[in-house]
This record gives sequence, C-alpha cells and structure tokens, in this order.
Amino acid sequence: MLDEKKKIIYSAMQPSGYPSLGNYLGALKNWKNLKDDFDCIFSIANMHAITVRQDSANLRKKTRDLITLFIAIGLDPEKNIIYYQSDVPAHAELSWILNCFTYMGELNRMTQFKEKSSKHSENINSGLFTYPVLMAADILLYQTDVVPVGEDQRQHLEICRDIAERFNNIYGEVFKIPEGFIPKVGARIMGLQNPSKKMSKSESDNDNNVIYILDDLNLIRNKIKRSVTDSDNEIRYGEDKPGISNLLNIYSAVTGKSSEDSENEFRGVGYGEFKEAVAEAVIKEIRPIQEKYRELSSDKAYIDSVIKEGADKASYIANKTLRKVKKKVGFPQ
Ligand code: AQP
Repeated sequence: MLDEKKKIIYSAMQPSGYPSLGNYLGALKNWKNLKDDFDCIFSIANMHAITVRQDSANLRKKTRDLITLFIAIGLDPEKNIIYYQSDVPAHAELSWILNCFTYMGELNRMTQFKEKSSKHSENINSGLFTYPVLMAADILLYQTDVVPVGEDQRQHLEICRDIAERFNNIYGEVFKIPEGFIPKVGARIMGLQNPSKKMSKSESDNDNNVIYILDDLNLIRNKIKRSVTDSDNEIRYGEDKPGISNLLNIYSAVTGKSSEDSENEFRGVGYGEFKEAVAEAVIKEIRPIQEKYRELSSDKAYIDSVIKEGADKASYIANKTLRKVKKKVGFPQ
C-alpha cells in the first residue's frame, strides 16, 4: 500500500475549532508542500479534541468540515491517507500500552498540559494529562519518519521519541524513531490582539485575535487592520515589536519570502500600507481554498467515500504495528 522507498510523513489536527491562519502556516501549508514527495498520512484528531469539553453535534460537524478543508487546501485522498482518528481503534489500544511506558514526571513537564489546565480549570481530566501518549501512539503506529508540526508541538514530539526509544530498548526495533519538521517561518503565529500568545483555533475570548481560514475575506482584512502594533512606525523584526514581527512573519510565510526580504520590502512604509499588503497576501492565499471548500462541501458522496477509504487504509497499516506490539508485550496471539 505504501511505497517502500518513500519516507512516511504523519501529522494530525484537532477539530477543536475551525483552523486558524496559525494552523495553516504552521502545519497545513507544509503538508500540502510535502504531499507529493512522501507517503503522507493526515489525521483528524477527534480523540484528542474531547480532552476539552465539546458539543457533540458541533464536534461531528467540525470533524467533517475539517476533512473537507484538508482536501480544499490541496491534500490528495488518492495519494495521501486522510482519515478520522476515531475510525482506527488501534490508536486507543496502543495509547494504553504506551501509557505503561510513560512516566508521570515526564507528562508533568508538558507546557500544553499546564496551559490547558489553567484555561480549563473546571475540567482537568486525565485525557488532557496523557494527551502526549495518544499523540505518540498516533505517530508510532505508522512507522513515521517525519512529523511536520508547528513549534508548539516540539515538546510532544520529544516525549514521543523518548517513549519509542524506551520501548525499543526493551523489546528490539519495534518503532521507527520519528524526526520533527518545523518550518523556518510560520512555525509560531501569534494572536493579532495579543501577539505575546500563539494564535489558537479554540480561542473564544476575542474573535479579532484569530484569523480563521474560513473567515469572510473582508473580515480577514479588517482583523489585520485592527491588529495591535506599536507607536514608533518602523517596520522591522524585534522583541520590542511583537505585533509588527508577527505580521512580518505572516507575510513571509504566506508569500514564501525570507524574513530579511520581507523586512527590506517594507522599509520606510507606513503601518496602514503595510497592513493592507499583509491582508492582500493572506486573502490571495485563502480565496481559492475557500472556493474549493464550498464546491467540495456540496459533494456528500465524495467526502463519505474519502472518510471510508481513509479509515480502511489507515487501519491496515496501524494494525500491523499494533499486532507486533501486542506480541512483544506478551498478549496472546
Ligand atoms: N499559532 C500557531 N502557529 C503555527 N502553528 C500552529 N499550530 C497550532 N497553532 C499554531 C500547529 O497546528 C497543528 C495542529 O494543531 P492541533 O490541532 O493538533 O492543536 P494545537 O497545536 O493545540 O493547535 P491550536 O490551534 O492551538 O488548537 P487548540 O486551540 O484546540 O489548542 C500543529 O502542527 C500545531 O503545531
């Protein structure tokens, strides 16, 4: 099923909200660029999404909308495996086994757990705590070589490698040890109103802080116009200029220009004109995605077939690894 010579890429996204520009620039855009040269497996991580309380009907809708968006951005269900995590029970099974090879101390250090438990203090569930173990199971089930993610997932990737190495040290070469692939620009897009915190799709406090890929194009322009900057009217990168640095990053990541080229391009330009240029570049990138998304959304039979085929292909590969793991740990064959 997979081409023996090609490296395997695995990545996932939670349907915890509609994807933000951060998700797009940190992950989806790279997935699209990698999709032809690697054997790519992309998952809708709905099992991860329920670590935070979700409305059931809404989660089901967001899950389907996300798989539609995956195809709209250019992922190809003919060449890539695209599937729902909950359709492949091997994720939950391997996750349990790996839980028994993961230390509480390791999980206690996870920044995302600390952030999410302070944000959802009413629901600090054990799924939130063991989230990185499920993520390790996701990646390791597919004998993944490379995991393209944004900067915020670096720590989870490291724990995945540690768990895999620990398991391999006991049982032999069961898992491939995956490498991360974090883009040079776009790996950490910050909020437009609060550029000291990353842009997150599940943010609910301030809609102007987040650009959603499916936002109306005029709304995107307005959000960028309203974004927080500073008063010195100089367009350059700098720790003292988080808002302008973030907009420069967005511009570079969208256009594919280097950070230096973007900085040079806007030397001496006013903030208003700069924001307009950033908005234009973002809209140019997003418009065709939205058009394709609308077209695909009306093709129910096609999306249904992608979901079904993705589940079958993913299960086949995942079960191979799971059988091996079960044998190693001593479960009856
Ligand atoms: N701000 C960001 N900049 C660059 N990349 C980002 N990613 C997330 N935020 C940014 C990358 O998007 C991918 C999918 O992430 P996820 O859905 O698994 O969860 P997340 O990392 O927790 O993303 P969000 O948007 O912040 O989701 P919520 O709000 O539900 O927690 C990953 O590759 C991530 O690095």
